[in-house]
Amino acid sequence: MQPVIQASANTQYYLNLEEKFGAHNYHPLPVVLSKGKGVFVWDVDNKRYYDFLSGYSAVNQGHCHPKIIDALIEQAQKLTLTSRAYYNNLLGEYEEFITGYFGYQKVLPMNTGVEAVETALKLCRKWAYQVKGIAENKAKIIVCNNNFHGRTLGVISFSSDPTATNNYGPFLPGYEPIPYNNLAALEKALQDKNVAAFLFEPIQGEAGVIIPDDGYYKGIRQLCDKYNILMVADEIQTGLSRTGRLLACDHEKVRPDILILGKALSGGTLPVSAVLADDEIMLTIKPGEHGSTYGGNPLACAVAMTALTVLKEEKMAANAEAMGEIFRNEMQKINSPFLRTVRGRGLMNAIEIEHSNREAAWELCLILKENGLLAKPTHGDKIRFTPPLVITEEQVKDCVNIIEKSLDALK
Ligand code: IF1
Repeated sequence: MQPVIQASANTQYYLNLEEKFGAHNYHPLPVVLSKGKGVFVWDVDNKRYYDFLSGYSAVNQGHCHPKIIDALIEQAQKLTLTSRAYYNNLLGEYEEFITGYFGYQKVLPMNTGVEAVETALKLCRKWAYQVKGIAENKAKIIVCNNNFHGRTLGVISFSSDPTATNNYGPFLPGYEPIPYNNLAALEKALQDKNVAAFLFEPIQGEAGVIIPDDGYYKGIRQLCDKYNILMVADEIQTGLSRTGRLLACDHEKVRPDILILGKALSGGTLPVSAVLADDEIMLTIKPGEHGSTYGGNPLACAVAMTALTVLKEEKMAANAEAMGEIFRNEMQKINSPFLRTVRGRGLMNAIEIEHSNREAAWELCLILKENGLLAKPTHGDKIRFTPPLVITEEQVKDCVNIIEKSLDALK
């Protein structure tokens, strides 16, 4: 077993507060952060770390990006929330901006990622009954095994992860899981005339950065066209330059019918999500049939326009592509008995740890923390490495050295 590294008194003070007064719905790494800038975060003892989680890909633009923070501060001093009971001078401009940015006719603005997923699912059902002509309450949506799309009761209704579903029943009907990255299974499922849509992650993040075969996106697009099914891409984690293209679907030049965005849409400042689609789908929801108090608030609009602008201005997709290549090439050179695989696309990468001790990945993350790099395991033996997309070649190499040194220290 690794020596238990005692937290400083300062750190312990904050750990105790959360233990006593907060719900225990997470098991965080024992580090207490108080500052973030670019690829770095600092703890309450002013120790600096590379952030290799980036808020689960919400901080693609780097912590506290100056232009995004300036937009936040400027708008916060003018008008933050009108609700959708009134118009405001930001929402229309944002809607024009983001629909032009991604090439869709309309956007429905929401807040968290799962709210955008729920919104997309409601659009699929509306479209099923009002456009495709499926019988009322018979619409089915095909989903993938080992998916992660959020944590509402509706969305966990089609989760295959017992940790996400245990003792939360009963669940919402109308979903059918199929194997991920399997076009034959998809075509078989689409024989059912009641199928309205196929919801998928271009790369399965939570499952451990599972990358489908080349041609998967094109195959989905062709099957959805053939059977008149909506192709729904959840790009909440894979989108916004993370995988080396603006969207992961761009790797195969495929355009989903419904595009779901979240996380880095605000550069990690506040919850901003969005659903993009064309009129035939989007206009199936009429006034009063869906909404949210904060959806499309002026503060979110100002921040999101800046967050999207800096992605292109600073060529973050190209940097993610280049730095990801360097990261994986350097990682392949590490000769450690515990490093089973390194995989990823752009700066969405993960390693698998091979070790007799089930806690090895967690212990490695504790050693990484001591060595100045923060990352967290997913599903036991996998560790995701997703730094902000502003990382430099020198920083990537510095981080690979930290990972190598930490693997060497793993017993
Ligand atoms: C947690 C996971 C990642 C997502 C995709 C929708 C959502 C997420 C592809 C919902 C959110 C977050 C949730 C967060 C940890 C993190 C996560 F480990 F849970 F699965 F990134 F992989 N679609 N993912 O990845 O967006 O409602 O959270 O804004 O719940 O612990 P949200």
